[in-house]
Amino acid sequence: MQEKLHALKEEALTKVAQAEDLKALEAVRVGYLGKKGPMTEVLRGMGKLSPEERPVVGELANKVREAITTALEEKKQRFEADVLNTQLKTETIDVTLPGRPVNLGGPHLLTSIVTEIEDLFIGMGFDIKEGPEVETDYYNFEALNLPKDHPARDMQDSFYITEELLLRTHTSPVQARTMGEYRGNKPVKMICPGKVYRRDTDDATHSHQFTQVEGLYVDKNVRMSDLKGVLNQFAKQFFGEEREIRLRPSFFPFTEPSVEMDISCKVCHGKGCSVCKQTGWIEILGGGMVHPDVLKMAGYDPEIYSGFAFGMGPERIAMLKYGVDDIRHFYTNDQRFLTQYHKA
Ligand code: 2U9
Repeated sequence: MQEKLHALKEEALTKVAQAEDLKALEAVRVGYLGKKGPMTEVLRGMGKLSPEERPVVGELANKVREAITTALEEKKQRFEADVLNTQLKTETIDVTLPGRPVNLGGPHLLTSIVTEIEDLFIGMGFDIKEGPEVETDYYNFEALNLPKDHPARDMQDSFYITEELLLRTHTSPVQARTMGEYRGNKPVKMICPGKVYRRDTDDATHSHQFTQVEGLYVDKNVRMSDLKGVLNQFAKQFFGEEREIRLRPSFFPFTEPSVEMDISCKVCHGKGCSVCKQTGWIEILGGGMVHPDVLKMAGYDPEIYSGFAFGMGPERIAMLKYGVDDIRHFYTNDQRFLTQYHKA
């Protein structure tokens, strides 16, 4: 049996030396060390040996197995190194080739406009506040002096979720919530940018979801002239120093008196053209002095506190500033539109 083992070792080592690739090597391994191979057969036959012979043959069998395994492993490593070396020689990378262009992203025009508006108001001491897009009927309407029978509360005009919950139709509830939080004894100076929802049919100037930035300043002795000063500052910084503003009387349920603000047309400088519909002026936002009932509902005594509020649509403002002719461009994400406004 010992001779047989020696012969097996020599035979296997010769086959390992002759193997020309990994496949041949694996065949040698299975052939000699596999379950059906001669080594297994030898080990199985050990039971028939005398107790003196058994440990001697056992030790030799282990040595033979080890010698074959080591030879197989060494040769395998040599083959693998050869494969890697060939790969390294043939698969060279030309580092001088020009790179493929990468499309760089950038902020969406609407994001840039809202950020710009925020920065201007932060510069005038306003805080930025956010609130929920799913609102209660109370904060969206009731607290803003829009009583139950007001036409703006028509189920047909808003996305109602339940009788009491709806998608906010403006960002004003954020201001109502903030005033409520301050419990009527602390000034409020904030703007609230965010998404709002109305049941409108989408066209070039309407969208069922759009953006608003509203502002509120409540303190002792806040006057209409403060509103005019803040809005004039905003208009000149945003649209250009040469632009003039004017306020026209208007109506909103949450402000009294209410105004709408126009800026002078940059195309005709007030002479009248097709952009300003021959008026020389373009409407950009609405505002007014906070209605005493709105102050009262939020816990502010209108005899002590007064405030101004305003609201604007960043899409409309961006359309005017950049000559965008369709509000849907903001939401359809056509790269040809969006990339025009990426800063270099
Ligand atoms: C509180 C009190 C008063 C917010 C105001 C406007 C006037 C306004 C529109 C402009 C175009 C919205 O984007 S738009 O459709 N907004 O004209 N918004 S006053 O007044 C408030 C808000 C909150 C507590």
